[in-house]
Amino acid sequence: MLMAKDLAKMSKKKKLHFSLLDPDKQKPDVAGSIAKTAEEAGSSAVMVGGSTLISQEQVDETVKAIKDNSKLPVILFPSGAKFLSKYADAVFFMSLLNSRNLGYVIREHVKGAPFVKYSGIEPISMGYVIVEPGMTAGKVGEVDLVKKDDIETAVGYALATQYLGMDFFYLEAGSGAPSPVSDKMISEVKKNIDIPLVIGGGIRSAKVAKEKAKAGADIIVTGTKLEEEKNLKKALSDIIKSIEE
Ligand code: 1GP
Repeated sequence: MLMAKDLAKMSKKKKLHFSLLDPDKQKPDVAGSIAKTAEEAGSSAVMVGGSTLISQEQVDETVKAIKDNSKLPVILFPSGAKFLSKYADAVFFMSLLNSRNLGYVIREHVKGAPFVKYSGIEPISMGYVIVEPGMTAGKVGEVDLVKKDDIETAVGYALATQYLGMDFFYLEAGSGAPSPVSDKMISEVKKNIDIPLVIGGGIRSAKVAKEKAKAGADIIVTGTKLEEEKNLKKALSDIIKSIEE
């Protein structure tokens, strides 16, 4: 249904928005209804994952509810091999490049790879790097955070991701970050790579989303906003419209 190449191609034509749902943050039926609203608002995919998951069942139930309520592709955003689901369409086969723990860099991937092969979900390779403040993902992921203003290191990671042959580069400040990755860091990274640049963490308004897209983000991820917003359809539509402008 969904090919990494198609997504990359789409993101070259227009800026995309992905909705991140953490199975630990709401019941599956609520995740299903959020996904439906995200689809109506124009989001392009739902990412499912989080740093505090307990069971695969939790992921399965959330993915199933999303699939029952929307036609959006579901891409897993796993924190480990245990949190894969055969009901998803794809998985960000991502390496947390600035983790000190080899599990998040490659060892969990070795454990999860056979599941990916036999379940038929599509692996989409991605370099994943966390910038200050990093929040829970930074702590759980045992990350040597990239300093907010260390653009050289961020560009180095982005180039290394591309040279390693990965298809996407995800730079994020951590879910719920008080401030997102800076415009300057985004624009310098974007200038240096050809693969799509995904930006997330702390993006909660159309104004900020637009700023990040203008700076060079090809794909904007929002998570917390989906859990908090009362008038989600309008808020998300505004974000999506603002990045497409
Ligand atoms: C987490 O960047 C995402 O990987 C989402 O962050 O929850 O702050 O939108 P927010």
